[in-house]
Amino acid sequence: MSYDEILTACGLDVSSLQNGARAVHTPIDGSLIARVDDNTEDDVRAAIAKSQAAFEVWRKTPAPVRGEFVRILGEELRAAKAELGRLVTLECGKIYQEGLGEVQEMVDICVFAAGLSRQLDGKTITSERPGHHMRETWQPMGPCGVISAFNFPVAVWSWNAALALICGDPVIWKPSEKTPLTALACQVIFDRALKKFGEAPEGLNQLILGDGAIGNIMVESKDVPIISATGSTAMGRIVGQKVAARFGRSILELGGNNAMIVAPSADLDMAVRAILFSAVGTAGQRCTTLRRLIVHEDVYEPLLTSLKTAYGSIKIGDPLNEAHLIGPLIDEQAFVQYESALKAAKEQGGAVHGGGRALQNEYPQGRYARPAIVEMPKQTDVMRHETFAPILYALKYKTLDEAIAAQNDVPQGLSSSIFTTDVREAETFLSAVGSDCGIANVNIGTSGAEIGGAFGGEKETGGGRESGSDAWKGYMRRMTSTVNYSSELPLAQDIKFGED
Ligand code: UN1
Repeated sequence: MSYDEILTACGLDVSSLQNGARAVHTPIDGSLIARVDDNTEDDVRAAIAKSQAAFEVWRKTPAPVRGEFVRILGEELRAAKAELGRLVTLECGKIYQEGLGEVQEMVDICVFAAGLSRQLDGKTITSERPGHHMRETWQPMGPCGVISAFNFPVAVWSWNAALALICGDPVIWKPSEKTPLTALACQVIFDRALKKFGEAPEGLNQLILGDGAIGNIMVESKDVPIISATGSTAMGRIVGQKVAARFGRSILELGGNNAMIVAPSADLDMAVRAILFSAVGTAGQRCTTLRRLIVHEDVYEPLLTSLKTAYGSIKIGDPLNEAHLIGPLIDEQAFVQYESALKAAKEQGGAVHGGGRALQNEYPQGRYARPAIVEMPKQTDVMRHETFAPILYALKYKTLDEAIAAQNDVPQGLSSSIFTTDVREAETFLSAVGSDCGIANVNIGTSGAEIGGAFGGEKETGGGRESGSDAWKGYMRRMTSTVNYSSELPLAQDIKFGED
């Protein structure tokens, strides 16, 4: 399939994508695949107004009816899985299997949200006053702004959109400026689902394209009560503060710096496979990518030996070709950061295995990075930063306490894992004195979380939770109601106020 055919298969009109001011290149070979126009500030303001108008209608639509729309959206996504998955690969460079996986996550969250639309339940609470009862209900909040990153160009939107929509909140989506085409394709699918659904307000999901300045308008707007932002900690720090300044609600999913502890009792074959997927999958560009490996000294040598062999046989190349497991980095800047992290690691005492640029002759404009394992003498500064590239730092440990301390001794707190068959170690890792991350796994890697759990992390990862469990509560406002069905007016705390 030609690149144009991939775009066309997603319902995009290639002829209308020739003249925009923003050039979109595929990381596969750096070629120009489209030109899109950024939105203007006025467009964003109009989108916010439209979203507010949509909210007036959507909040009155019963939640299960909203869920029915999300169910149809899921069906449309399922039908478009191959096409959209391919476009994800073309635009962000992840291998096709992972492109498909990303669309599957979208289908999954729609199924989850559709069911949830009948369970947006609150508590009933006993009252201290006779003839009273209390209850908690969850109400729609208003427009939800979604800022998403290039590495999961469509799934992260769907996690937010599926929940926001069943909760009664219209969505305004600013995708990464690096991946506008997949967003446009999602809007096509969304509109198709709306047609099948029937009557719905206009502007339930609106796209705004552009850079941070465009996103900033909704970040600063009090008419967008929720901002869900995925991306770097630097971005989240700004967004979080601005949203807090206007008492808005932010859901932040920022950088990770994920570690795996490999204990002496671990099944090493399983560990190697998990490490490989977690560390080199998506060319190291997931926020859940495994970046630090903390290995017990007794199994360090055999594990590292197997790992180096596995790294040696992994195929790098065109991510549309299913023989390849590693595609390109997103752009030149990412490659520069990859190189400078490796340089810093060396300066800080690391022994680098692998690394360097691959396929330079075949793809002079592509940035293919060979995955690297860096054996570190101790946890140094470079290991405390998230570099979005396939670099895995390895450390030795003696005691579990020491390993857990190293795992937690970074500013980020997204995902973590332990490989062990010792139940004491596993449970310690999952206890109050264990991992300090939002996600802590046993005998699986750090990446590839299912949508059914709440996704997100602590510390500089931002504290937000998305997708499963009760993450939906982040898109609604909690209302506590006390109803007096008696003919008296007793006050709480038994206060007497002007009574005899
Ligand atoms: C991200 O990288 O922003 O757990 C999200 C995972 C995926 C989501 C990653 N389900 O790796």
